Amino acid sequence: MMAITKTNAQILDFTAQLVAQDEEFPMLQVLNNEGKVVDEDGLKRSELTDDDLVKIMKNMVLSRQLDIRSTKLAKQGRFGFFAPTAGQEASQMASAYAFNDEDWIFPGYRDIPEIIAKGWPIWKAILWSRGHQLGNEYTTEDGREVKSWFPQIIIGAQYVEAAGVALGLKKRSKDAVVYVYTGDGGSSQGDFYEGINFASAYKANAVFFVQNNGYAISTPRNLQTAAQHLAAKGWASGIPSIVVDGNDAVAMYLAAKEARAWATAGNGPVLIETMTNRLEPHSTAGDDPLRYRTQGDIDEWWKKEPLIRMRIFLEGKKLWSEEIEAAYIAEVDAEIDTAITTADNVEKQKISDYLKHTLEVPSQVMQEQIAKFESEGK
Ligand SMILES: Cc1ncc(C[n+]2csc(CCOP(=O)(O)OP(=O)(O)O)c2C)c(N)n1
Repeated sequence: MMAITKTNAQILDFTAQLVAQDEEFPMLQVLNNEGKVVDEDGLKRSELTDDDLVKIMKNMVLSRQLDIRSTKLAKQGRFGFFAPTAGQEASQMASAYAFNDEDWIFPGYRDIPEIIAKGWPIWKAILWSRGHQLGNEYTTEDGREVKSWFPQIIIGAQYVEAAGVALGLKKRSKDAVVYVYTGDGGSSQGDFYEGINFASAYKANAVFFVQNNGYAISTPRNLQTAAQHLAAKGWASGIPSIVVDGNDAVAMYLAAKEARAWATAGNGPVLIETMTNRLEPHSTAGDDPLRYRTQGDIDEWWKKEPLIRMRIFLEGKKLWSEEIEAAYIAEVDAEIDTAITTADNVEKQKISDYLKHTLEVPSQVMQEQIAKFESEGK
């Protein structure tokens, strides 16, 4: 290793250290905002075939459609909790594409589309949004396990849970990783720091994503942490950490693929900060973004949203067109309609069902409550 020589005066130059930190994390980008390849080598290195590129685009369109329909259904009271995803499709769907069925996803509440991409039926996601216990059944339509933890509502808690599972995978010599998503706000939580520190100390099989979408509800990213780059938080734990253009699907895939390879080779975790933006309210439960950001800012980010550049790139390669997109949206819409009907037809959850699923072994008081509610048919 090369020795870093600094004078004592340089070591004590705190201002210089702040400047150095700011310059430390160049952003990985392969497709620019105009859909042009700015890194041919990166594209080659991604090994994405035409088929893969179309699949990633389809997954992003699926996510956008889910977002549009879920928001409308939530307004009609037909959905439960929903955290909009528009703007984060590359950060979520292109990264998730780099993982396989044996990898475990640890999602936050905004990461429902990635679980669906893993084979979780949409109707179960709808039940999850309504708080129905069947919404926490992670299986495909034909009964195969979907290796997903439940979407975590406690900010950052999935990082600790994921660290444990990542260590388990390592101890069992599995060719698999956990991939974990949180937000910029999540990276300020204690659980976040504990999780990355533990996973790093044990060189566990984990890929950590921090989706820097600009806001933690109404708190802008620069007010909730003084870190100049959230990726720097990984460095403190000894984890290779990078910043990626979160609106660039190819860069997101490339970063995730290389991080997965690094982690499965026994090197320990990688942390990826994705630079993106939440274009819609925090959730459909009444948040008004115009109370904490301007319409102009939102409009600017809409011009940089990830579907635009992927669409231009794929159209240039004759892999995508308006017609293909319209036909696929119709397909997805039909799938969502069926999913709503299926979810509506599932028997309503009783209070006793809810209590039965709260603890593996219900406490004495809970057992009495279950018996009471059951006797009342509730
Ligand atoms: C431990 C904890 N504290 C506070 C909350 C309330 N809360 C819900 S969402 C949220 C903001 C999280 O922001 P971020 O991690 O940036 O993710 P984003 O919602 O932007 O995807 C907060 C503070 C919570 N759910 N859990």
